[in-house]
Amino acid sequence: MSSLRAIVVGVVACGAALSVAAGQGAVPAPAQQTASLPVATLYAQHCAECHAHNRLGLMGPALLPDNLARLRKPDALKVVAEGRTATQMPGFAAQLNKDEMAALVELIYSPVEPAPSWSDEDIRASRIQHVDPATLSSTPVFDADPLNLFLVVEAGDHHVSVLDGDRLEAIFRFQSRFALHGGPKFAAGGRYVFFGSRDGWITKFDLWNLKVVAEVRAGINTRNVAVSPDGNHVAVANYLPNSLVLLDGELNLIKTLAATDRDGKKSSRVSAVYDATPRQSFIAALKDVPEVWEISYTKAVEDIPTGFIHDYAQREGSFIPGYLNPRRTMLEEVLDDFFFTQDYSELMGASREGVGQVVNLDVRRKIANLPLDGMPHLGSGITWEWTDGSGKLRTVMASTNLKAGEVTVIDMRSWEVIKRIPTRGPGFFLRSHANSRYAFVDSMMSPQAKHILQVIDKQTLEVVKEISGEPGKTLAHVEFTRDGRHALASLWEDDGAVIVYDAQSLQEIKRLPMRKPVGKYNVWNKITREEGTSH
Ligand code: DHE
Repeated sequence: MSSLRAIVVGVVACGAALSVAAGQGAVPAPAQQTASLPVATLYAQHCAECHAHNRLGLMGPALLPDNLARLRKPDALKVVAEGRTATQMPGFAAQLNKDEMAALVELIYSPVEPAPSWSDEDIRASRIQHVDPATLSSTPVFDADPLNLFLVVEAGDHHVSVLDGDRLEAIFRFQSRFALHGGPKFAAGGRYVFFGSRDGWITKFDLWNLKVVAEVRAGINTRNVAVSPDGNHVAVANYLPNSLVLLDGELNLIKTLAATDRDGKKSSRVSAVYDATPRQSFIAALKDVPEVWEISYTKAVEDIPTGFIHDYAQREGSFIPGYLNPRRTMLEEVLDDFFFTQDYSELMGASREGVGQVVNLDVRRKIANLPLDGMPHLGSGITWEWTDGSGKLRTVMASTNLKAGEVTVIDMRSWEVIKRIPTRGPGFFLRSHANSRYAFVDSMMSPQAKHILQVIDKQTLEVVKEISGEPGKTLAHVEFTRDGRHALASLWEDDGAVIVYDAQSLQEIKRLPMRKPVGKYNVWNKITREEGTSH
């Protein structure tokens, strides 16, 4: 286990360093030529750790022809040689010669025999009931404020820590599935939380009882999970198989929606799925077909607040069209990454190539272009009220860019870029809180600046302070306490920590040792859809 961990940590460090070079020039010659080994051996030595021996994906994505459909072979060769921006994929040009890398590319574009599948029967058979819900307490078994708890995902040894957000100390720690990814999703007033792992496992955890309740494997390679606020519906976005899986709150399968175009001819991976509480629906985007889906999890028009959908549903006879089925918005460009206005009537999306667009979910069409470039990371966007030079209050959205050292600030009415705030380097996460004048941004994609968090004043739109950790050690991903008084950042190392800052003075208050704490999530901020955090 310890050697495995060492390899993963090495891969991450190496990937970060090499990814910056990606996209610059031809594939470099290997530092040292070696006698070629059979491709299966090369795959086992260099790829299987992250992509699995059967190529079905683990920490890294599945390496199968269908999954690689949008990547041309010469580009795949370049990724093998140089690594891939914004991922943990390192370059192998220093270890493998050209023939070896080409053989690996041929291998990953060849079908796996027998073809991988994950049927409804597989999903049902994988379900594990860990505890009988009838035995669980209906009140918290600890004395901390249940709405100010944090969950910290520790990727170093695949655990999750529960922090008391007032005392700022850990109250519990439990083992998670391998390689959780994306934010855990809270339901039922913060009592239940649902995690998704890259290899398809969905875990339901009872935060009041500190117990894993049930688990199910919903796919082979999963993007993320969404849950309705009452916890009765769970949606899972998969890359493999190409599907959106709908589960009930106990993780029983409701149905699998095959991710295809309208005619059922072209199959697609699902980019991601999110809960749109004000619409009582899940919103998903397809990655290989330019469509956005809305799947209602309520039948009754009474459940929907007044507004366009409500009026439409009334005309349709009191039933929400698209109940547990997709209503499709047809687009011209696919969406890899997207973000919503606070009322969820509009979606701001971008493809990996940086084509940005605004989609109105009520009229179900694109309504504007977004002037973005590089690789905007809209999923980590935040919003706030900003007063312009003439004293006018405007709602703005800001996000990082995985390819450019900037935070882009966009007016959410005119969709124009108000400001590009230069940062130390490309960053992943941006975070604030309605009670804080500051937003925190990392530069974790920059080897030189990944240890620096920059603090942006949300009114002047200027960087006002830098918080510098130890060079070479990543400092990233901030989440605020419920009241916005403290900001918690990750020292993203295997012997790392959650570092607590006073959100006003920006001074460090304490550090809690953690094993590579990749993300942290505050119950209150999530269930209230706080404007400064991810949803
Ligand atoms: Fe993430 C969230 C996609 C690589 C850590 N990441 C998300 C979400 C998506 C996404 C769609 C939102 C899901 C949600 O919260 O429901 N991530 C992608 C990619 O496409 C990308 C670039 C390539 C890939 O490998 O899939 C990618 N992500 C990474 C990493 O390499 C990171 C840094 C380390 C890791 O654990 O894999 C990483 N992603 C995270 C984290 C979140 C996340 C910590 C949750 C952020 C939050 O605060 O909500």
